[in-house]
Amino acid sequence: MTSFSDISAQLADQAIELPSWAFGNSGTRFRVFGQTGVPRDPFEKVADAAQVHELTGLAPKVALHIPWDRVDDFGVLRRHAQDLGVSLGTVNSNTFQDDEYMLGSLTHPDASVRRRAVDHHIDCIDVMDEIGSRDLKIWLADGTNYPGQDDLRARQDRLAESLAAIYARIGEDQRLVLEYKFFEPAFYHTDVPDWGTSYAQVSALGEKAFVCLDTGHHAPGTNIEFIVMQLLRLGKLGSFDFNSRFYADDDLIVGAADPFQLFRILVEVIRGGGYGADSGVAFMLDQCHNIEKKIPGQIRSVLNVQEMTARALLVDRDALSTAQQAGDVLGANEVLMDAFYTDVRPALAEWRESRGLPASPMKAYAASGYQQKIEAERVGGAQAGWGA
Ligand code: PSV
Ligand code: MN
Repeated sequence: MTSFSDISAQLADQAIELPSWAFGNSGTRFRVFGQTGVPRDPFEKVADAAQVHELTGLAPKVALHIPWDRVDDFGVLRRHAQDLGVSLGTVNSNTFQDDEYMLGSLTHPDASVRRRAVDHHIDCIDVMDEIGSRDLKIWLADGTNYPGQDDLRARQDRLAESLAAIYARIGEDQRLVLEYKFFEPAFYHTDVPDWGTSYAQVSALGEKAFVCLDTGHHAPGTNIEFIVMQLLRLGKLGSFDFNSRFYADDDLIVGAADPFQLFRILVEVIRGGGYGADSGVAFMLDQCHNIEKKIPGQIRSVLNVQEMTARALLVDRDALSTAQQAGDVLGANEVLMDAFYTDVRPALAEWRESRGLPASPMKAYAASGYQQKIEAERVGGAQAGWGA
């Protein structure tokens, strides 16, 4: 049986990137609820993200979204992050909010619109150069709503051409990660609907291009851990966008809807060498906190990932492979379930204290007064929100 002391050092490798947009107001197409104390600019978003890291030690990076997080001088934002003990991470492009992109961006039938979308990504890479970011993450809203609306094959070819133009500008130490999503906002077809399409596109680009797996972007019942295994096996899993879904792209707190699924995913991550600083797999959150407070929502999220990582690390690999080799179906299953049912929370609280972190980051945040402070101070100005 693997014990907690065996995995304690590995837990120190955990780093989860926070999305800047999680700290702004968000909602559904029915309503965006405003909360008090919400950041009014990228500096305040980074300050909130730094709170999560300060209390958990788990979240050293903040992912930006361009143009939402555009500032006059990215060097100043970079130093601001450093002063607060975090750094700026993945840059997310945005080709889903301009009128020109109604019929697509990198796949649009009109070459001038495609050029504009490519140029936007090149601007994003300029930002990456300024802030020292490694990953450009591309998620496209491209697709069609009606059969016959556009030529599926031609769109795929245009996508390949546009991606190649972006990839040509990716620096030596940078990477392009292409996210897939099986539907929405397009409903008949999506141009990058599944891991296979993303894999085919990034493989054609080269060694610095990878797939991004957003856990919310699959049909119900999809075996996501199988996809994780396969992408790791192929050396093309670049990053995760973690979140939870009950129905669609719900962007709820990771591990909230199906903790067992998160465990199974992390078991395959660890099995496939996707865990740890040198693995090349970035753990990110892609979430919105529509009705709960945002900072504790993010704290809860990174703790959920840590708890399931600890349980996945506890799997007795030797006992598992012995049982698998022997064809011991129930024995192998029991090894996995023993780890899953281990309550690691008390051991993690001690682990945190031994590193000078609060035993309960949730309680520490509630007691810190930070929420009251931002609610009192952040008055006036335009609150940041989804799309702003
Ligand atoms: C839209 O589905 C989305 O949630 C994608 O998952 C992106 O990663 C995210 O927005 C940010 O652009
Ligand atoms: Mn995502």
